[in-house]
Parts: sequence; structure tokens; C-alpha cells
Amino acid sequence: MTLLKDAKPYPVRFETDNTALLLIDMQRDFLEPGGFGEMLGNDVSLLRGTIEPCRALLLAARATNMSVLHTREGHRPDLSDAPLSKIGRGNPPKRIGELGPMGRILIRGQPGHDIVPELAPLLAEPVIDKPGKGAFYQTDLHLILSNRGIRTLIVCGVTTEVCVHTTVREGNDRGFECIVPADCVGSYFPEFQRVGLEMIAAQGGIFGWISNSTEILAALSRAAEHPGYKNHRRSIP
Ligand code: TIU
Repeated sequence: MTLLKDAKPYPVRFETDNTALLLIDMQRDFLEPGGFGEMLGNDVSLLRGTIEPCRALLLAARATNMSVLHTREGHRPDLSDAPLSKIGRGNPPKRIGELGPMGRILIRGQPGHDIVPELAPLLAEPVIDKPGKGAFYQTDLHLILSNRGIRTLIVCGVTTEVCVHTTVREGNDRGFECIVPADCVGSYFPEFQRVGLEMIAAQGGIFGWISNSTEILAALSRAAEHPGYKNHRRSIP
């Protein structure tokens, strides 16, 4: 058991053997120019500061043998899983499925759909392809977490107020404790970043806790020194 004593709204404990690091949509489509994020009118450079803190947590989670899962937002090439309400929204220069500099926008198998190289998943780390904002919606994430006995999620990724928030809300409703490291989540809107984080921890932690990568890294390094830290539930092929 390890403690995040500076977490907001109050300290939280977690165990590495029933905690998963969940990296939400750290894809080129959101973090690099020419992808879905930029087509929506956003400055993607605002998100890139999340990559290094996410990478530090990813390496620490791997070193602690903690569960790691990645998600990707995207659609089938025939767009049959993309609702018209999503494809038709707004007036972007290119819509979902149209050809951009990183291939077809937000389509599985295209270069833009890949996770950024700094955070490339290992074979043993499930990658959850999701058609919506929430990582639990129309995916097998819940099944995988249940099979692994996971109770706590450390949720990182982009964007704070969209896919991270939706996933934290979904996770909280399903009984998972959610911890969000503030520097590992990013928004195209600085104000939404601030308020999005405040919303999670408000009202006594209505959806979860807010922490940061430094505090979680220290906790993971303490956990790694503890002889009982290994995750026996997990078998790595
Ligand atoms: N537009 C925006 O802020 N986000 C998304 O469309 N998807 C995710 O947050 N991944």
C-alpha cells in the first residue's frame, strides 16, 4: 500500500498490484499537426508537455510491474462505427475519414491513429480501440480490468475535459478509484485544464483525486522497494 499524501481533495492510498496506469489517446492525431485535433481548430503544441511526464510514469509503472493500458480514439475505415453526429459536427477543413498529412483522419491503421513514439505500447500492454470519448463505451476495458482485479486507475492522457474526463466519470460510476496526475493530462484550453481538474476533486472528490507525476513516481519507487510489490495476477506472454 502506498500513499499520495498531497493528493486533492485529501490523501489517497493505492496498491500497485490492483492499480492500472491508463493512458488515454496519446495519439499523433491529437498531439501532432495535421491530425484530428488540429482539424478541430486547436493548437496541438499545448498538449505536448504531457508526453514526458507520461513517459516517466509509464517507465516507472513498467519497472513496478504494474498494469499498463493504452487507449486510442478512432474509427473503422468504412466509418460504420462513427455516428453522423460526430462526423458532421462543426466545419473543419477536413472531417473524420478524409485524407490528411498523417493519413485518413482518426481512422484505425492510419499513421495519425498511432500512439506517439515516446509512449509506444509494449506487446503485453493492452491497447483499447474506442469509438467514443469514454474508454468504457463499446470496449472490453471493463472486462480486462476486472480480470486483472484492478480497483484503482491512474488516468493520464488527452484531452483533460473530453476523453480523460469522460473516462474518469465512467470509471467512477463502475466503482474504480481514479487518480489523475495533473501534469500528465492536457487540454487545448488552459482554462479547461484548470477547471477540468478542479471538477474532478471538488465536492470531496466527486469523481476522483488529483495528484502529479512527481508524487506518484516517488510512491512507485517506494512500492518497488517493498518485497510484496509484484503483481501476481498478471501473466505476460
Ligand atoms: N477534441 C478534444 O478535445 N478531444 C477529443 O476529441 N478526443 C479526446 O479527448 N481524446
